[in-house]
Amino acid sequence: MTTGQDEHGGRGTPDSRGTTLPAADEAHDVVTIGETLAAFVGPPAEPLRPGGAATFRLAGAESNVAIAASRLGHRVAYFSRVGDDDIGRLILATLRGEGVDVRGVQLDPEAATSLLVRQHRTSDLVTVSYYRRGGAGSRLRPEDVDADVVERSRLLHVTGITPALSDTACAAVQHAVSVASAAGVTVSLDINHRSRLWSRETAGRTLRPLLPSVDVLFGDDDELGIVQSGETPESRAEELHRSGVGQVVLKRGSLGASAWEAGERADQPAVEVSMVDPVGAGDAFVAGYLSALLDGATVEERLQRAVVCGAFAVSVHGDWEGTPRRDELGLLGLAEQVRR
Ligand code: KDG
Repeated sequence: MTTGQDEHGGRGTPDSRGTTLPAADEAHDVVTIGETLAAFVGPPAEPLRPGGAATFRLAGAESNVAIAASRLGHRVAYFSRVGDDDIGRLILATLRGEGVDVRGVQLDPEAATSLLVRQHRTSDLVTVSYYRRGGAGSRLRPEDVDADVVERSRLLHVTGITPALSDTACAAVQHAVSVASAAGVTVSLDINHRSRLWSRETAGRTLRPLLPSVDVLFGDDDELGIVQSGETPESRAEELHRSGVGQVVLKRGSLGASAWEAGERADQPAVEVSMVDPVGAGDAFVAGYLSALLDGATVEERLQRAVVCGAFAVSVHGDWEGTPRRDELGLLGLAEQVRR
């Protein structure tokens, strides 16, 4: 069982980038692959304007999960590409500071680190623009994935964002999934549909072939419909589970979550908190669920840890800044989560 004692625990040795590596006999708990971006986020109810405020942050669904899982005490490796530029180096330093093993992150001299701009066009309408076509993350390729690291890990987590970036990034994700699946490593997929990157049809055509290799599938009410037809989100989840996905987890934000496993359904209400920023909550939720799965917890406990992590994330600004350390899990009222 994984414990929350360390950030690569002092048992490893520093590499040339100053990263503390797990010792040779220590595999990673979680491996993930994706693109980390610079994010410029406008203030509430204030469209962007020259000379106006915008907060500089770092974003990216898979690195959000990597940070959240690392804070929960798991050994996490991340494969990615960032530009050999100031933001790329800041991403590396930030992830390293969060205890994520970044040996698999390439500093790419041929492309810039990608960017997203998020603004409150009105108080209720948030718009996102991506500046990532041709960016470093889109240059991810299968050779960037160290098969040995994947094979020796306990769990591979991928999302539907990275395959949308380019053919080579898609191939990198497919390669990671097939290596993990062949090695018996648990594969987790969060559909994470981004309509600005690709259509539902293209997403479905790309993600459905991965499903036979997927052990844990995450999606919201809308996203499950990308990979499975059916009248309701529940019927889609049930059908996905019946057709072989071992765990199907339906994310419902403030309405909580449900999971289907071993022919049974489990439900969990959300934790009530003051929401200031919903972005990244799904990634924190995923990290909480996977963390408890790695701990050998029951499906109810996994969902509990998931909603607690989601609640931490939504009640703090930023995509990952609010995610809890393991010793903080009890702060939002589910004290038993701390003991595992
Ligand atoms: O899940 C949060 C992500 O949406 C955010 O961090 C940025 O990866 C991102 C994306 O593609 O939108």
